Amino acid sequence: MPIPVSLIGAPTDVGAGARGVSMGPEALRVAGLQPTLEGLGCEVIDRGNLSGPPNPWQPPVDGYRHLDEVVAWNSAVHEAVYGELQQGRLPVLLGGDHCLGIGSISAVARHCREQGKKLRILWLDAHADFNTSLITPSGNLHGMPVACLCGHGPEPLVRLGGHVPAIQPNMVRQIGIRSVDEGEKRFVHEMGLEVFDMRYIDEMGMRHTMELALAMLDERTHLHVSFDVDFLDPEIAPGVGTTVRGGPTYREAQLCMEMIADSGRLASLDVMELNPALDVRNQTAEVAVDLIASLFGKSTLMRR
Ligand SMILES: [Mn+2]
Repeated sequence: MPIPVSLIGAPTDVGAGARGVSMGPEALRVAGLQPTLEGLGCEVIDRGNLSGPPNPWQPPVDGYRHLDEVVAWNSAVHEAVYGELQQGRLPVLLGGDHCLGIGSISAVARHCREQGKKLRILWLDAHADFNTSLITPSGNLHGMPVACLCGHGPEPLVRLGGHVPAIQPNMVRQIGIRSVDEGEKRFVHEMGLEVFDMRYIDEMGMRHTMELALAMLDERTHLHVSFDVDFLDPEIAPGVGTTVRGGPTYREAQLCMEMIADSGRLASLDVMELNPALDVRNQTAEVAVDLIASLFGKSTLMRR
């Protein structure tokens, strides 16, 4: 049976520190995401774009920038993702900035609670996204989604999915991390988040990293991948607002995606932080589509 996939665009940059990721969904469409997935045997519906408030571009208030707008967008994302899961479809959220992971993952967690499923979240990112208003330097909410999901953040975001906290830290595996603020680092350790940073990947290799990140999945596990495009080395993915040198190479990223595909458990996906305003001839969107193809089972080698 073909995998039923729903594309959901969330064209906003209200949680980001640079404008432009609001154009991400369209760039992924232009790079051929739908036909690529169809070519792999998926049955794809493009639900179009969600709508929400514009970016007011204001300084932080009580430690947060654009909190009302971020709540509005995340509520829309939550409902859309939850709706697709209820219909037995695999939602692919096209961001948009990474604050939208709150809406998406709170919906996935709600679905898992109702269905009695275990949840494993792979957070592919250069950043831990575990800031709070007390430790964030910027107030940009795209640096806080994992903390919010774990119950630490502004009330309306923490409560978004109706269950507080939305997830437990032990459901999360962070991969590719290489830029963490000082206070954030302490908080990540305190909360016991499992982090495979670039030092770990350098020393142990992507294969070993993914074996651990994917360990102990079973047929009752829902696997969610939250893919921040800044996970990738800027050499192959210049089109992001927060590039950090020293990320996974093209081949390492492919192996990461292929091993996730091999697990057979992928059930929902976020593709976040793609910024066409900073890209070069849409190459970052094309790399992202390439990697998503591997995530859905395309193998570059002759395998069966
Ligand atoms: Mn991120």
